[in-house]
Amino acid sequence: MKQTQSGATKALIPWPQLLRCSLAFITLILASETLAHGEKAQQAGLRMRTINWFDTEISPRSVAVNEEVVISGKFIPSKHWPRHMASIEEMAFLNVGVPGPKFIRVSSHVNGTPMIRSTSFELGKLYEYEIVLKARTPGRYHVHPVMSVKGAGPIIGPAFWVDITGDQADFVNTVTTLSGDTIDLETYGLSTSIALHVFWTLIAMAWIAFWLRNMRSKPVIMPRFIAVQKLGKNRADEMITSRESLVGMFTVGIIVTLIGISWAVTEQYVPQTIPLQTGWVPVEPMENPTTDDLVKVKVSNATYRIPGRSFEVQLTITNNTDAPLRIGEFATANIRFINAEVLDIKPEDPDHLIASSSVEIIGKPIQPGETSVVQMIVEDALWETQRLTSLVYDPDSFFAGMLFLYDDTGKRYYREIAGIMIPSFI
Ligand SMILES: [Cu+2]
Repeated sequence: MKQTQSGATKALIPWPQLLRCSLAFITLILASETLAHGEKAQQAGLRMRTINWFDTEISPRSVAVNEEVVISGKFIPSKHWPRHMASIEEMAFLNVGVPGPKFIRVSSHVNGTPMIRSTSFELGKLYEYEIVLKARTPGRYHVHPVMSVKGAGPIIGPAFWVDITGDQADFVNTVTTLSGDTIDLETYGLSTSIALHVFWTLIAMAWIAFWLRNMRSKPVIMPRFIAVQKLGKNRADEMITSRESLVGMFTVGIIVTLIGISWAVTEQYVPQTIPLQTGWVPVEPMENPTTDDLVKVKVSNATYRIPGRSFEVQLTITNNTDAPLRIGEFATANIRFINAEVLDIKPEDPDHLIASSSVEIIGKPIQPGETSVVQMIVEDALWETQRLTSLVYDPDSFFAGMLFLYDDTGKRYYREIAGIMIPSFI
């Protein structure tokens, strides 16, 4: 008998669970800390056709706790914003992408307008932003500008690594309120908040315990629902005793009284309060210094050759400036594809999405007053590693990106280009 029992026990050892646990443990040991933001998880089409971020700069990249970091740059919301997605023309908020409250935001501006509130942006227009942060928690963080678009979610911009040194205990986060008091936002109201949470949790638990007190004799939760269904709508009240009704009314009375007292106490200590400001503020777009009249670009025949990881597009460019123009860069989905013959830009770290020699131009520089056809070939492994190739498998294989042209004095002209991308499997 004993033997059978021990045999049965042996058979009960949950091997699959054990295996799963060990695998999870091994993964935990082997996996490095998760630092990325899932930049490439978003659909390629969405990353290419939402916001064209450029001139992104974060400085300084190494600061001590309490020191400031400035994120600045420009963006042009794509004229080809996907129609199935909520638009930036409705409601958007300029934000920062870092894992947790490692910084506090001191200020943020778009075209000089303070961005405490939400706003909306016009498609195809130029905006310049600046966000000032103050370092809070020591560590190394990948810092991105982010645009939170209502209904569409966060649209992440290019990133740089920022190191924060020092000790969080030294962090100072004091503000002077409109009534002239100086408060420490790191601890202000914290004990009251914790006490209120504990207090209301206890009341909630007591309330639930009261209804569960004789669950052996009376059905609760789903069995109660079934019992009510059986009794019918008109007789459902029969399940509640007069004592229970009395306790219910008493509880409502107590809660309303407590809320009233809390309100009176708050009024006593903080007589002047204004609600959190969450409105909408208009932002005027900037004047684009390189208007369509100066440089016109027409896209025809865009193909993506899968085996060569190469994107080819034929462009008809009209140069109305007074100097010859050459293509220096094609930027899309936060990746900068560079023509090494025109620009010398190298990635600063392995996560910096720059392909420093990936653009080849077949055709001569476009002379002033001329319209000519050039072939642009953009070839790099980043198409694959950043999962832009998935565009080919989209029901809407439409690409967009920024084309940067330079004259021989280094003056820059930019345009958004877009079109249908046809895949080539050979
Ligand atoms: Cu990141």
